[in-house]
Amino acid sequence: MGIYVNQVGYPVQGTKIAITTTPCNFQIINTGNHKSIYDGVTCDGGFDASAGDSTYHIDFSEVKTPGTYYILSGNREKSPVFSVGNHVYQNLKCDLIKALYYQRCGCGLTAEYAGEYTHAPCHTAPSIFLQDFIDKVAHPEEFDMTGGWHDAGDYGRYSTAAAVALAHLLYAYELFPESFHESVNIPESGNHMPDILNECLYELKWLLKMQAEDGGVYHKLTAFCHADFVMPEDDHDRFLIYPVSSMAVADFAAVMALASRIYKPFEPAFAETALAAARKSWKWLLENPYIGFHNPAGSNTGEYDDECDLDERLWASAELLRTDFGYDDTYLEKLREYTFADISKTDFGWTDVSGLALFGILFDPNHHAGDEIESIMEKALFEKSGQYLSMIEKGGYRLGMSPDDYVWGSNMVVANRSMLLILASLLSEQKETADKYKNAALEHLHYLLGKNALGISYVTGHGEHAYKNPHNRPSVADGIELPMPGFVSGGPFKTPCDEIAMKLIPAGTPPMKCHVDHIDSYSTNEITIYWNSPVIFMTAFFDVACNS
Ligand code: G3I
Ligand code: 9MR
Ligand code: ZN
Repeated sequence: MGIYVNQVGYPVQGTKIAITTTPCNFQIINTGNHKSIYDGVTCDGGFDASAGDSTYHIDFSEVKTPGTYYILSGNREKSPVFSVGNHVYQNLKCDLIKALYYQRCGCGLTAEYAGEYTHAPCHTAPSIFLQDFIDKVAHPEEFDMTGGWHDAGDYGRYSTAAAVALAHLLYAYELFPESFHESVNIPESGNHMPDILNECLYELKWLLKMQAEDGGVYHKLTAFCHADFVMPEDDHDRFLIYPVSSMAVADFAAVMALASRIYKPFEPAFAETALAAARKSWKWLLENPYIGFHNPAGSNTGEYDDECDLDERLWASAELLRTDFGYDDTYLEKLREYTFADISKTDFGWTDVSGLALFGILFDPNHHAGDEIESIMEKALFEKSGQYLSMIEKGGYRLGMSPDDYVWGSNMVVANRSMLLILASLLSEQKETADKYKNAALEHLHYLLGKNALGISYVTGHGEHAYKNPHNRPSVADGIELPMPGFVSGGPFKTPCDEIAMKLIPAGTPPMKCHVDHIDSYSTNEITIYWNSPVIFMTAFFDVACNS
């Protein structure tokens, strides 16, 4: 039972389909005068294997009058309230960006920008190398590693996670600059740059500190073990510099090349520093093999382990070729090698970044990669997005996800697939095809905001039934009832592995329903920077594409 809608809203243009689990007549009711503006009847949406539900679709695509509505079924059930309008995702987009400001480390958050969610400067002490910590060296060398965003509900900072989040944001800005004119009220607001670039610069300056003298990049900067549930300024554990991984080096090279291109008109000195750093890490990559990462015994902070670095190297070569063409012939040589390697070309997560190479190759106005590489990448893009499109059109909850896709952080998978569909839309010449991909991509946003089997909006503060208890240390320790708005939850995980989720989710629960809105559920309800960033990409696109 229940009527599942995008609780934020629907753009005037585009399909509008809510889901229910029993067939019925329905009315779209205006919340102002409680009058119906549209009557219809559900159609069969088929059985959805991820949700374990028989679905019925409430199609109200014909409603094009801006306003605030709810759905009333013939069974007298009411849906949450939602709006139809232009720029329906503008506030959401701004809050998703602002959430990154709340993650800032090494500074305090003041009332002027953070409202009630203030805290004193955190994690300002110098860091030391992990090995010196293990060896209990009496006077270890100390380094200033302050800055950047807390990764997630923990206070660690991880290079690959950071690079991927930055990539989503910088590419979003590059493709949809007109979507980033709003101030989000951060300390730099009103200066010479859009706030998205101000916020990213805070993270990029920290990431630069993670590069070693020889171009290697440290995998992460965390305490030896996760902190207790205290405010960040009350966490006094030493932050340790963990060893270099080749994934971190390649991601760093890619994102610094990208940053040098984006910041050139705004911060030319920083752009030069970023490019020099990218070249140095590229050289390291040429001289070094795969180097993985695993925690030493007793350390429990995030591992971000990855068995393959070819996708990271693919992305680095694509970005450097696009940004720094002519400087080094090995960019193209290596790009050819990785393009022909047997790896995916369409993923945007922290483990598999191959899809990020699509931006360097298919969106390069100078076509430096050449026809052959372009056509291989394009083919991969349309094959995958075609598969997602047909899964979405086949019905159920209208989602390009199979039951096995509900891994830890499944909302990232949902968001990343939407990003791929957006790229397919941008690269489709015919309007009709472009619209098909756009509407498919939009279905994934509808899912995240409530059109799902739990009827929950996975963004704090957005939607009548938005989740309220993220696994996020400040949200627990600050004593404030509501969490900071604009944080995306990791979402359902088919095999949850934290104690509370294992206790509360009965065995055999369908994957889409394996989520608990509980502060202790780190495997289904945590937040991270790279779960917000793809949704920023999505909302930035829809803010432009649905209002022209
Ligand atoms: O790669 C395999 C895939 O081959 C397999 O089919 C699938 C089946 O479950 O699992 C895949 O691996 C999963 C991996 O994520 C990649 O998706 C692991 O099972 C899963 O345990 C792993 O979860 C990661 C989790 O850390 C534990 O390492 C999450 O993606 C990642 O977002 C999360 O990140 C944490 C940081 O460690 C610490 N900071 C908070 C952050 C968010 O929870
Ligand atoms: O709070 C931690 C969360 O940020 C991580 O994603 C997760 C996996 O690394 O670990 C959480 O910390 C838990 C720790 O691993 C085990 N003891 C309980 C901790 C808090 O619930
Ligand atoms: Zn901090």
